[in-house]
Amino acid sequence: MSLIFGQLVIGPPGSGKTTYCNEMSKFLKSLGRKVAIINIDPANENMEYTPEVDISELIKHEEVMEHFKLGPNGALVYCMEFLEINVNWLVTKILNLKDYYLIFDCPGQVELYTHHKSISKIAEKLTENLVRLCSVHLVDSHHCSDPGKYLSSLVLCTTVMLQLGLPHVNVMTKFDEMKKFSNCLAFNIDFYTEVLDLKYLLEHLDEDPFTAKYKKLNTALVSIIEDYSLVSFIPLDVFNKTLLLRVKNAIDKANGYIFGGNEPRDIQTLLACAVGAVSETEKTSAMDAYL
Ligand SMILES: Nc1nc2c(ncn2[C@@H]2O[C@H](COP(=O)(O)OP(=O)(O)O)[C@@H](O)[C@H]2O)c(=O)[nH]1
Ligand SMILES: [Mg+2]
Repeated sequence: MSLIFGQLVIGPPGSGKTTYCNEMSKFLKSLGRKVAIINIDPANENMEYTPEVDISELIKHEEVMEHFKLGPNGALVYCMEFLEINVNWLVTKILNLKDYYLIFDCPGQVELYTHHKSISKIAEKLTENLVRLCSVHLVDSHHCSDPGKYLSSLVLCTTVMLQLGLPHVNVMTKFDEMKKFSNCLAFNIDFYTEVLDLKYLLEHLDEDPFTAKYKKLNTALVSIIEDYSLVSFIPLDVFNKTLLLRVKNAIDKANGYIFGGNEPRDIQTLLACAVGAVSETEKTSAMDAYL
């Protein structure tokens, strides 16, 4: 059986997951890849694609809210726990998609990735001899407009990477919007995407009377982020093919698709990846690629 590869697309509500799944799927299909989208967000909105598998075939968010008298978040957590218990339903569906590259559109509630266990258990089950998954964490670039929000995004990314334990790529979405407010940002764009020296961020946090109150906490959080040194972002405007390609290449390297997928690829690309060389596209700074 050929290997199955895929992306687990996560990130806070509104960060652009569903839009990304649709555009990434179209982009990969245009490159000749056979793609299936699996929607595991029972309360998904703006689904412009038709998923090959949809959690609503298993459980319906609205019915859970009504039946158990739960609010939207409680019902979502229930649905994820239900999917965890019935993970074999998902496994069977995936076994029927053996020739496909899988994109999982996930719910956005942050607690599902920071401390609730269902998603990481589902991911664990899928990665057991079935799918080579890469988590793709989308973060809205508007968080860069505020040092406090940016710091919390960094903390979130670090926590999620440690919690899921999968090959991981962080993506900063809505880069087209970021361009519009780039003059109002405290630092240049590379500072945010490459997570450069965070002592400058601390200085900025001290200038704001609200965040200055938490000086010790901010210092401790920055020190944790710098100690792990795990977070950087690939910028993405989902309608820009150059940026989509950079995200795709990073994911293909992270989950090993570059070596194990079914697409023909030239030996130079393989060797470049094997030695960790940086391709011409990736050499371009975030801003260069965008302009
Ligand atoms: N300007 C811009 N808007 C985007 C981009 N990606 C997503 N959006 C918008 O962000 C909103 C939320 O997107 P959605 O995919 O539903 O987010 P989800 O809740 O994470 O699934 C929608 O209005 C999208 O059109 C992008 O790259 N640029
Ligand atoms: Mg969505």
